[in-house]
Amino acid sequence: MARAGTTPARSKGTSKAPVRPSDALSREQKIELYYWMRLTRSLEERLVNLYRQTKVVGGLFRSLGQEADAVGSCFALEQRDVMSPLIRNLGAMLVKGATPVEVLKQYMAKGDSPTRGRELNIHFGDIGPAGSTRGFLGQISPLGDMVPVMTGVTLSFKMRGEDRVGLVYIGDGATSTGAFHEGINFAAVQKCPLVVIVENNGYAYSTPTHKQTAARQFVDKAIGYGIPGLQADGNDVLAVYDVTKQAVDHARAGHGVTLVELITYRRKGHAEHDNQSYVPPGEIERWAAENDPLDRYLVVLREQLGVTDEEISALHDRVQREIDDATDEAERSGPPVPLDALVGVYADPPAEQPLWFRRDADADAYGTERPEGWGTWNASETKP
Ligand SMILES: Cc1ncc(C[n+]2csc(CCOP(=O)(O)OP(=O)(O)O)c2C)c(N)n1
Ligand SMILES: [Mg+2]
Repeated sequence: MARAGTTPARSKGTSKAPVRPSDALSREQKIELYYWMRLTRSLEERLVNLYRQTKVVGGLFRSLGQEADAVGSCFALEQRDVMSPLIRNLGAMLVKGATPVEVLKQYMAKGDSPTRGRELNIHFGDIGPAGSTRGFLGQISPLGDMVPVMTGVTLSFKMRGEDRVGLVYIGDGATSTGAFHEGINFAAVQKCPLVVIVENNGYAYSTPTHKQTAARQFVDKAIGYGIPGLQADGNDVLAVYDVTKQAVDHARAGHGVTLVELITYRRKGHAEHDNQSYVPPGEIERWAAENDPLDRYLVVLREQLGVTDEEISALHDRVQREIDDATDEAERSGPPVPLDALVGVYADPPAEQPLWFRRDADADAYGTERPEGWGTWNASETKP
């Protein structure tokens, strides 16, 4: 199994540096990678503030320390490609076009959030024909299930002859499910244009990796499916981009599935309520001090690209401004309207008359729902 190492130090002398996909990225694109990671972290920090003010409904799921893995991998996709995130892939959603205000409204369960308060956190999607949407799926919670879903999505690309690739994220814990096995096996046999990213962040809730699998490393599982496996340092954004781009190109060329293991570390608990009492003392602090993906990439930007302190602080100011504006906008939105609850949920909306006290009331969503956003059901045609 191939392994992409850490970002090499500046090449010295005349020896030719190995050609990496990231070598083709422009200076602006390399700075953009940092922007997405910074935006992810700062947006989550804002969400923590709102959570502590009880303005967040439900749990808050952090990706602290994993920003490079989400951002670097999704950056390897084209707009027409489709990505299926997990709860810790806020960075990937932002790269694919989700906006901070959408994310804030979702977490705060606002009536004009993408799911109109019917789902929370980053469980929302935007999917449709190539070019018409941003191309990310609304994730479902049962672990592993997005692998067979994305197998189906990418099989449809193949059958229609569409030049589109799918990327599905899965955690170390979710690799133990039957759904993971069935999905990746079928995708491998069908040579679906799919990239399966295993995010090995050391824990599944409180279960450490050594209690999750007897395999020496997750990338070895690729052998059992007869597909290529790649592994990279998940806290090195350029190494992440390199392996993912390789896998995406492989899929686009019609060669089928690649399993990519990204090695990273979950510095926060499963969600904000988790006090991480099961983590050995010093482990989190060590990763924070020695292996923070943003700190590491700043060194690369400064030393290899000559990015100045002024450029970095302007970028930080921009991120802060964007998050402040998005927070103000999200705070101004109202709560969901109760009648919206059923719209977009049932393919065949209630044949029964509304309850007597609701007879003259319409769900707000009837007027505003995007029919194409909800699959086959057109709200305006089926309005009772
Ligand atoms: C089939 C199934 N079993 C259990 C759960 C409860 N659960 C939600 S997240 C989680 C841990 C996931 O760990 P991992 O796959 O490593 O992802 P991470 O949270 O580390 O990103 C568990 C056990 C679930 N959602 N689905
Ligand atoms: Mg995990």
